[in-house]
Amino acid sequence: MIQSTDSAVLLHDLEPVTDDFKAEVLAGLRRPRKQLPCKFFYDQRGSELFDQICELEEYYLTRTETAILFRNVREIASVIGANCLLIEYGSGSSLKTRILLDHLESPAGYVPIDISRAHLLRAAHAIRLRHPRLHVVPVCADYTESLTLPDSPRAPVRKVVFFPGSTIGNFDPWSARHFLAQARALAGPGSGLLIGVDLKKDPRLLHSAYNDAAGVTAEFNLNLLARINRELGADFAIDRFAHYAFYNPGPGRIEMHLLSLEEQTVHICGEAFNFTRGESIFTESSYKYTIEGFSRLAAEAGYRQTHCWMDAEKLFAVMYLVAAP
Ligand code: AVJ
Repeated sequence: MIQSTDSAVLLHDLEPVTDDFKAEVLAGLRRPRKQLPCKFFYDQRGSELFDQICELEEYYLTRTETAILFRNVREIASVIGANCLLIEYGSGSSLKTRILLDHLESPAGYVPIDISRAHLLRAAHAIRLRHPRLHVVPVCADYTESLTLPDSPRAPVRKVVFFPGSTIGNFDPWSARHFLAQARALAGPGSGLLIGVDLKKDPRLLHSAYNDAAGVTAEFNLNLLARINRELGADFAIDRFAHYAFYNPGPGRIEMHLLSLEEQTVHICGEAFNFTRGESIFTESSYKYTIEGFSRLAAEAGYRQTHCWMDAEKLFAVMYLVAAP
């Protein structure tokens, strides 16, 4: 369905099936090792808390990626080339998108893809105001599913997928590979991928990024239980759970858990869930890569890495990869 939202922005609504919060929460907590999907962090409160995390001194990711883009944007724009169609996985509300769009040479169009219709439309309108002559074609869809692009008004020289924020870190390696293969299928052979990847580093730095002194990350993690209380009428005693995040060097990931501080029973939609003292609910993985490790993974999905931009301390990388023919 194509819906006109103003004279210039046409929303392509692929009507993604929205998550069944209740079903997924119950299924996750029924498992022998309890888990909750990290995509559920981002309700209104969770999104506010995530914005606060991005401002924390300890959380180097956002400011480092933004600085890398800012410093290298001329070179990045020349690698991408003129007349590209920029496809962003996410709504494009960030400063990073702005930096990039401000420097691309006569882009053929900009296609933000997001599952949240409201975020997408808000961001598309903001971009429209800043770039009145840019063809902005928001697509409401679940970018983790296979999808097809709307026809672009002007044939691009190259399609480039932009996936900032180290969101790829939330995927297990096999799903990351699958996800990259899907991006390649969407944008086609010869297309580009500009992606932000958080790097392996001193585990103490990683540890403090996910265990900030002000306790914002703890509140972000615990908000998941508060959300289940709010939306499903559950009775989690939030103060009987603790945020627990650590770097696990084997798989190379930060793991976030919520630990039950005592033996307790929680009721959700008429179902009782028992917790032993110290039992965990696994809430998020955030994988960290080496340049070589990520390039290898991407190669398995049909991408060849051609450029890599980093900060001086090699905390974070913005990589450019080309989809093999
Ligand atoms: C949004 C996936 C990049 O993994 O660092 C921040 C989410 N979790 N603090 C990350 C998050 C805890 C974040 N990503």
